[in-house]
Amino acid sequence: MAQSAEPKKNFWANFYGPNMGYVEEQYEVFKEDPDAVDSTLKTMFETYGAPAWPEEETEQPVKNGNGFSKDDVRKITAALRTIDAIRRFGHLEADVYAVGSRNDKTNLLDSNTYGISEEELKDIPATWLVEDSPSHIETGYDFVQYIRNIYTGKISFEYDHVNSEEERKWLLDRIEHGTFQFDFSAEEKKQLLNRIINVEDFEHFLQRTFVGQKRFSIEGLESMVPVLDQIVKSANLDDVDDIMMGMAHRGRLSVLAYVLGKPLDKIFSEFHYAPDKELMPSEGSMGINYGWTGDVKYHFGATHTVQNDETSTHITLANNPSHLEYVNPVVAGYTRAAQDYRNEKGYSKQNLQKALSVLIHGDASFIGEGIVPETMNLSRLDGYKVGGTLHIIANNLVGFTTDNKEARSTRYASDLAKGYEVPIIRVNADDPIACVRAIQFAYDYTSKFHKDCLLDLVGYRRYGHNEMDEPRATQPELYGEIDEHSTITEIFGNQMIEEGIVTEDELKQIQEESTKELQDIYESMKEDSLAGISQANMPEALASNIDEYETAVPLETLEKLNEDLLKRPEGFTVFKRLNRVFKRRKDILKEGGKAEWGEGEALAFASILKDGIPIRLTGQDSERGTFAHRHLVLYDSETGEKYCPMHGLEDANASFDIHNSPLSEAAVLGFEYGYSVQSPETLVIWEAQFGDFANAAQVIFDQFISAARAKWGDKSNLVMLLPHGYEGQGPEHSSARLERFLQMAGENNWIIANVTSSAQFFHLLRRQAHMQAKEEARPLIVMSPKSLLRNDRVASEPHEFTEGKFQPLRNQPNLEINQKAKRLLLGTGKIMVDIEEEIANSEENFDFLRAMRIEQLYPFPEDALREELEKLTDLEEVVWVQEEPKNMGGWLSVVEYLRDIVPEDVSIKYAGRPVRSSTAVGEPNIHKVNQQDLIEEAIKPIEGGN
Ligand SMILES: Cc1ncc(C[n+]2csc(CCOP(=O)(O)OP(=O)(O)O)c2C)c(N)n1
Repeated sequence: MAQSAEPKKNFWANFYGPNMGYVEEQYEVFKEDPDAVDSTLKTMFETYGAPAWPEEETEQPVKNGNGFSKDDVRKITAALRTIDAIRRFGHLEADVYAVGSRNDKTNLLDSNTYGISEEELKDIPATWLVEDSPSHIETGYDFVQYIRNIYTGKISFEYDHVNSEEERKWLLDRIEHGTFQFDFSAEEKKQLLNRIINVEDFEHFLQRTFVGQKRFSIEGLESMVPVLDQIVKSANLDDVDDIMMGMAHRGRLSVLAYVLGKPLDKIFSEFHYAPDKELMPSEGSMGINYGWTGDVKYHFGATHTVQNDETSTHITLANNPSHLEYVNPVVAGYTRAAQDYRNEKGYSKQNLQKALSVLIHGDASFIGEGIVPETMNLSRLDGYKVGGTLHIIANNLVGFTTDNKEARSTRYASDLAKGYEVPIIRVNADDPIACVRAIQFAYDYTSKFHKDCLLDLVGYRRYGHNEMDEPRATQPELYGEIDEHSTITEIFGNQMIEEGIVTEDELKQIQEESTKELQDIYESMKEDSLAGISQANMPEALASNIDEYETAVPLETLEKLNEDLLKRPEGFTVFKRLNRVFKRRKDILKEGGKAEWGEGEALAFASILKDGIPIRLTGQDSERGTFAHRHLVLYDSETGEKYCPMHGLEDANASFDIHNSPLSEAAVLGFEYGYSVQSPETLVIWEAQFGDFANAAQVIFDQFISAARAKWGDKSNLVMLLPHGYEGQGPEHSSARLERFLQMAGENNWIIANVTSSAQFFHLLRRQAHMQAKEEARPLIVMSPKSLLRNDRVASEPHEFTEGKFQPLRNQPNLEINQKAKRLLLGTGKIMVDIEEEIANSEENFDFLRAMRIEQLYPFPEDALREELEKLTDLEEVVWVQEEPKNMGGWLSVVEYLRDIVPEDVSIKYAGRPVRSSTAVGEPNIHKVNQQDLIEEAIKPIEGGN
């Protein structure tokens, strides 16, 4: 376009109202990057500089000398605004709803809204508006129509919230050049039709054959299966080793059958409560893990290997509890574990190409559950990223009986993903070809940018929430429409007939064959597979004696490790005040030396790494340690460079990962749990900032960590450090809610410990690390210390690390072992250290007292305690002391064991705080008085005794 020499002020006076606003906006973009704006605007800005509003309303010249009139400018600007609006708002009119359209009338896509009519658009050459429009496009009108068709079709796009210029350009190019609309051969279309028919038929078969049983049918969203097929196909071509998938109930059986290759007879047998293992193939790529108490059929996962000429891809569908969406971080943990290489010292080395994460969500739960954004927030953090997750919302427009208008404050279920700059592709589930193209687009984006991408698969739900639920009572209008709506086989089948891909007869034949196959499989199921249920048992090894592990480490080994831990890279300047801490560490293994808690922990970690066992530790502020006791990541005071002393160990044979976590408990714990299941050889540790913050991750404890082995056979030796202890810090900083973990303890599902020396912690961690993937492996919950971290009574001498092993039951250190004692005082954790201190400072005679610490509360050291009780011939009472209120802490659990093992003529007593609703008082002085009272009560002489 010819340029004008018109003075700047006059030129910009041609613009007015909203158009001037747009021009100003574009000028800001131009200032950053001149090529980022349209070429016409670029020329204008280069010629006339910054846009300026007219100072007063004056009549402007109608035309300038070089042919630019005020009207020309209006038209061009309005045309550009129209194009921009279609890109941003096209989704509002997209044809993505099979039923129950949410599209309201909008003028946002209408060029008149921006001040230009269709006729006027026809006067503008397309090349004035876009540089590289397709050759058949001549006018602005053509281009507007062209992109309108793209953005409002069966696939719609939202990416205006993506801030990266490179990504925006990639997305725009792919969308507007139509490259995502790749062709399907006749054969591919036929295969797709077959797949859709199989899935629909499978659901119909279940409906007919197992009347009244829940299956959470996929019908209305059958395209989910070809969508997943496409992911598997692409990942396999790209040599991805593992696809880690998570999904809730909706459509799970179809996904198990058709994506995970779970044998159909196996699925049928589960509907008949047949014995689990009976129909499992003895060989092949299928594997299903079962625990001994089991789960409902639509919660089980499966694994499957897809083999192609040279590449094989392993698909894992995670076992899943009912709690919607909580599997998300677990799958992310699986994926990361599959990507990390851990056999060398330093941080593990991540290979994003090795594993792909796929999460299928419900529309109501995606927007409603906080675990979803918590997990999305992990997606770009170094310690947690997995190179992009493919999210699929199985969007059936309702959540149980709740309309989306009641369920969310946003237009789309997917909207929350925008905050994480996740491109959103929405597709009509009635069009399987569009669905496959849409997921390939998402796959390509994720592979290229290693970022999450979301497919909003919009369909409907043919039945109620489950097949016995009546949706017409609560969604009469929607279900009126669904009742009238053709099935996908009818829609896609007719389309294929019209396109000449199949004839009507062929279609019928495919359907008949599909039904016959299902019927044959069903008929051929062995009679005895329908016989009844069998109860499995817990593995023998879980009941085995975990105390057998030898965990001591020779002194020379520890000395060398400690020396290495104190080395720093050349030129590294340690923060001055920390030097004092490290100076102390030099002497911990010398005669007369003692290792505090953090030092014992460091020796445990270092020796575990020497044993070739990788470690991963995360939590809020865990690098330094909330209580500044760890210091496992140091910062050069001058350069800010990071250094982890564990990486300087000459003898380390495995990786050490340590990361400060975001402020999340549920997602981070879920992630670490998933990591530990997928990588059983790694010692994975999650640390809560304060113990009861674990409350925010309760679902992960309840649904996964405590019960996953019994339900599904999933094994984990995850360690959870939960700071606990009453120091007068108030209700939330005192208790890690020990009672809850004890209440959930059963069938040796985990170990719960509260230990009082750094050497005990050392042995406990080493035992846990060496349990690794063994049958007896199980999670470990540690009530970890706060004020005890630097308490000399908790520090251990060198021989305690080089000899012995973890003691579940431990003698009170400063009390003689008096077998003539009348009272046996039992307690756990910090209170016993407080009592140790009290006794040390007391002039009293404690001949009447024997005291022992229960350092492992579960499994309870029943036999060891019974043995001690047998030796106490004069015993009159057993007193359990605790600092938690009576309805909390260990009392309610421990008293059950005591009732079993304490002789009848010996009384069982409680010394501690009364029943309370709050865990602790808020006022430190009141705490002090209470604490002193209960200590005195625990060790006061027996009335009438000596
Ligand atoms: C955390 C949690 N809250 C509530 C439920 C109960 N529940 C199960 S499915 C469901 C509706 C879910 O709707 P949506 O996410 O749209 O999935 P759909 O069943 O429609 O596929 C509800 C409320 C649950 N299982 N878990």
